[in-house]
Amino acid sequence: MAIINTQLQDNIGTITFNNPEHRNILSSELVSEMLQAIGALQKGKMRVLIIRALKGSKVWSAGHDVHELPMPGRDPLSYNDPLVTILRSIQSLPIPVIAMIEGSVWGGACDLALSCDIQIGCQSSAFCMTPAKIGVPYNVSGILHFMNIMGVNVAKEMFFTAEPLSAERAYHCGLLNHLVDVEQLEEFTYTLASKITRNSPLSIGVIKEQIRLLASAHPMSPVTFERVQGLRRTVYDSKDYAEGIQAFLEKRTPVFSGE
Ligand code: YZS
Repeated sequence: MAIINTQLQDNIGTITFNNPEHRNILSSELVSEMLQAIGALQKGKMRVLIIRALKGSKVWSAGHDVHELPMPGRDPLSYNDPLVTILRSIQSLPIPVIAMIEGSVWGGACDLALSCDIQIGCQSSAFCMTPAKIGVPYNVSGILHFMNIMGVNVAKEMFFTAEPLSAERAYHCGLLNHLVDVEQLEEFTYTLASKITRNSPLSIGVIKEQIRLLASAHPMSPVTFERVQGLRRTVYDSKDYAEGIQAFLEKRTPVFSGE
């Protein structure tokens, strides 16, 4: 059974997560299917892409497949990691991508939702950033992404507490463009998408790329970059990182030693 469903109608593409049993985890298999679907939809004159879960989902996506996180000693969010790959693909896609969010959003799935250009949620759209819960050193582009969208203070609170941000708080902090009643979510999203398809795709594509380039224009000296990578390595080499993954797999609360 396909773990995503794909549809193209009136220049609006839709990718629907279809792995509710495993809470739509962003496994390498799902990411590979998404990348293939995006390529195929682009050939069909898609002007807007909507990414969503099945109607009635309690979880939009549970984020990175923890079973696929490497054991200590390897960067868990390196440039070629499947999650990081799909984030870049969406951010550089020359058409608007709308995250239609019903259900809770976890870890890397928050980055996926926020990598989309517009986020439309409902009462169940909670967001939870989980690196500190698992002992993962989040990556530089991901952290910059959160800082740009919600500001430093809210980003720190999300990363430090690893507690869910409610839909109302997410809307208030700028993680959601729109917060609508779940019964109106689909119609509201597709109506907005339809308006975009009537505008100039060339102008929209260039404006999206200009914003991406400006938002990521943060000069970082080689020494600073190497310092960041060294800091991140102390985390993914740590006992805490191993404990975080082991605790998740054993379905128990992790006990972090700070080593
Ligand atoms: O045990 P079975 O085989 O039935 O599978 C269970 C879960 O193990 C599985 N599952 C996952 N498998 C791998 N990776 C995941 N992230 C993951 N999440 C869930 O799905 C089956 C159903 O899970 P339940 O826990 O029984 O479902 P439920 O009681 O409805 O709870 C749903 C949530 C989403 C609340 C719960 O599954 C949960 O807390 N999952 C972990 C969410 C999470 O921490 N995700 C962040 C993963 N890390 C990242 O994305 C980044 C690396 S980072 O951490 O840096 O942000």
